[in-house]
Amino acid sequence: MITKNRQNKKILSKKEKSRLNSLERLHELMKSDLQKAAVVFDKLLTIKENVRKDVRQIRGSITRAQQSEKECENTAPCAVPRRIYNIPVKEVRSCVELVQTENVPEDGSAVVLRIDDFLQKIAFCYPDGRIVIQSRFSGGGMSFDRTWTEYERGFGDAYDFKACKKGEYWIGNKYINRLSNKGMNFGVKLKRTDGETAAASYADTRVSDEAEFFRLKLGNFNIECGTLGDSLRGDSYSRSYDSRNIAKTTHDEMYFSTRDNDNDAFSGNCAAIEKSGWWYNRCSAANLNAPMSNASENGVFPPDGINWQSFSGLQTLSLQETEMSLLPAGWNFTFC
Ligand SMILES: [Ca+2]
Repeated sequence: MITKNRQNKKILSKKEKSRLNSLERLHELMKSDLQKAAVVFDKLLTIKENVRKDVRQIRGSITRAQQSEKECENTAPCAVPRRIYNIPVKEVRSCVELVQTENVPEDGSAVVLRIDDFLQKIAFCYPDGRIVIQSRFSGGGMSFDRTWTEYERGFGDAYDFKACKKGEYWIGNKYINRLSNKGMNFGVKLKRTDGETAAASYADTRVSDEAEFFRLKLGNFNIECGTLGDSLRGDSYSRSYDSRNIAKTTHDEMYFSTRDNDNDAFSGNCAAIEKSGWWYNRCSAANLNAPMSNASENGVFPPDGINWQSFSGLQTLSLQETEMSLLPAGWNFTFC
């Protein structure tokens, strides 16, 4: 066609030739554009195919996620874990704030405790407004023979996601300090092997900060229920000891010790001997962090197992359940 046009140019006028040249240039340009468009079109086809593959993959992932969620629901009937990790768990400054805004069930509720903008922790609250700082029970299996750093940061789980109930845990000394630095009611609840329970509280109690080795400062002792004495002040370390020995076993004003950070009043290392972190003197009349030993102490020194001597006695088995908690002044514990 172009050849023919060239032949025809000879018989064309000047004006017609110029026009023909313009048309030929335009034709070349269009041809080039079409070739470019074809390349782009091919690329678009490739992109479209890739997008299809991506969509298929994403659909597969969603289906697998939905299947896992169903399996999870079947194995874990409680919704709490998802509530915790998918956020809508209640985030509160204190358990009192929780009970003022929510109906907390009698067996308690897990919360995200926001102490300040930088310090938060999953914790456990009861409807009387108390926050659990230590929880142990028979069969829990959690070791409380831990390092200084572990006791400082806390360990264990405030909530047992499989059993859907309070877990075994130590909230952490730095949290206990922050919660109690203005004075708090401090509660202990105990259960013996024979099923007997007892509870006590201390008014206006504080735990100082790490610079002072998380020193314990107890307020006035009150029996909440059951029969027990003030074993955090040495009662009743008898067994050939007299009342003068209370000075050696009270935990009031004692520093916190762990096996790797001995701040006790004993020449040896109470935390290593009693296999736990605690406010040791030389060494203890109560130790709720001791191993949950099921062997009888049989008067062996030092006492092995969780003890509160005015309740557990020296010759008994380890306590089977303990709980330590904090509650603001003006609020009452309902342990019993
Ligand atoms: Ca020592």
